[in-house]
Amino acid sequence: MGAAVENSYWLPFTANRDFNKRPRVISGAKGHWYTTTDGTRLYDTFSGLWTSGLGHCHPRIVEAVQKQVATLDYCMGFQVTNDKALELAERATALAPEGISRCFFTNSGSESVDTALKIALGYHRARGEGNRTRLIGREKGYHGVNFGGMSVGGIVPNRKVFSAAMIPGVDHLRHTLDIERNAFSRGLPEHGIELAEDLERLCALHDGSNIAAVIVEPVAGSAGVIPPPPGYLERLREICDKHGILLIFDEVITAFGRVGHAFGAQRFNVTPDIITTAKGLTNGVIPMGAVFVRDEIYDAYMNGPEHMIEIFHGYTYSGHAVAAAAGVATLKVYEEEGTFEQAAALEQHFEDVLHSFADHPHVIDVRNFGLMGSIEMAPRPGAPGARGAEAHKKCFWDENIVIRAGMDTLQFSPFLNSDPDDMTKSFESVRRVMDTIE
Ligand code: PXG
Repeated sequence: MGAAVENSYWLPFTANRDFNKRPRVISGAKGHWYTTTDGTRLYDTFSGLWTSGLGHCHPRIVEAVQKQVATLDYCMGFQVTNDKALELAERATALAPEGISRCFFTNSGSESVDTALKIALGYHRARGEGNRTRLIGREKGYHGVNFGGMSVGGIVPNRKVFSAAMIPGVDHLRHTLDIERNAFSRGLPEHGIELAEDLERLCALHDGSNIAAVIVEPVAGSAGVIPPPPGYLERLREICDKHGILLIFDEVITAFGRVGHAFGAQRFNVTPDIITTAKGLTNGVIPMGAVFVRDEIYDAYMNGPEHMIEIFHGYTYSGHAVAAAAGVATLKVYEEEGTFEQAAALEQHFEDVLHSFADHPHVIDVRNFGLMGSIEMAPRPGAPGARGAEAHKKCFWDENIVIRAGMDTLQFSPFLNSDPDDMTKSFESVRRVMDTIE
C-alpha cells in the first residue's frame, strides 16, 4: 500500500513541490470561466491549453457526448469502425486544403506527430525510395513528447535528459525567433526569410534524396508564439518540392480557427503534404487527434494484396466513438456559429491589447498572430523563469485569471468567441500583476 502523501498525483510539466505548497485546483467550468474547489470563478485566457476555443462545456458538444456514451461507447477500431468516426473523417477532410481527403485518427498531438512521421517513412518506402529516412525538424519546435516528436522537436529541456534516446537521422533547421531585429512586430516579423535556406543547406549536406520529411509548426506555439517571416513557409514548400521531400505542418495549435481559418495552411496559402492536429478537433472535450494526408500519400499505400493491412500502425482508441461524436459536434458548431470568422474579427483587438505591453519595463518582446500571443519578459538576473512563474501564480490567486507562462514568456490563447471587453479586462489584470513583479 502506498504511504499517505499530500498529493498522489504527479503532475505533468509542473513544478510539483512548489505546486503542492498551494495547489491550484479547478473543479468546474462554463463558457469562458473556470470554478475552483473553493468556489472562486477564474477567467481562462488560454482556452484550456489552446484546446477549447468555443469555451468550456459547450451545450451542443455536451449533449452529443452524453448521447453517444449511452448509444455506443466503444467498439474496436481495427477491421471494424463506428459511424461517428466515418462522419468525423468526412467533415474534417471537407475543411482541409484541396487534395487532402484522408485522415487517420489518434488520441493526442504527440500521437499525431509520431503517426505523421511514420506515414512519411512508409510512403517513401512504398514508392521504392526507402533510402529517404532522414527527418528534419526545427529548433524551438514543439511536436509533443513521444520519441519521434521529441527528436524532431527543438525545446531543449524536453530533450536534455533523453538525449541518448533520440531517434537517429534527425537534423534541425534554425528557429526564426530574432528579437534583435524583429522585436514588437505586429503579426509576421519582417526579417528572417533567409532562414528557410537552411533546408537547402541540409539537402546539400545529406543529399536531398535521403530526406523523408520536414516538420514545422506554421506558427510555433509552445516556444512562445513565433510567427514565420513572410515568404518563409512558401520557400520551405519550394525546396521540399525541388527535392521530393514531404512537408508536414504540425497544426495541433493552428488548426480549427486559432488563426482564423480551418487550417493555418489556408491562412498562409501553403499546402503541406501532411497536417497533424488534435486539441480544437474536439474543442478539448475528449482527447483526440487527426493526421490529414494528401491523396497521393494514401494512394501510395494502397498497393499490395487487398486482404493485407497497408499500414501496421494504429491505437486502441483511434476513432473512438465518443471522441468522434465530440468532434462531429465541434465541427458543426464551428460552422453554425461562424467561429473561424469570429476569431478573425477579434484579431485586431487582441493585437492592440497585447502590444499595449510594449512599454512595460520588463518586456523585451510582444508577438502575435491570429489568436496566438505572447509577452516576453527579460529573465530576472540569475533566476530565469522566476518572473513568469510569479506572474502565473499572482494571476491565479490575486486576479482570478488563468494564464500560461513558459519560462518568462506569458502566452495567451483567447477563446475564438471571446467577448472583447473580457479580453481587455483580463489584460488589465495581467498588467496589475506585472507591475508588482521585480
Ligand atoms: N504539436 C504541437 C504543435 C503542440 O502544440 C503537441 C504537438 C502535442 O500534443 P499533446 O496532445 O500530445 O500534448 C502540441 C501540444 C504550451 C503547451 O505551453 C502546448 C502544448 C502542450 C503543452 C504545453 O504552449 N501543445
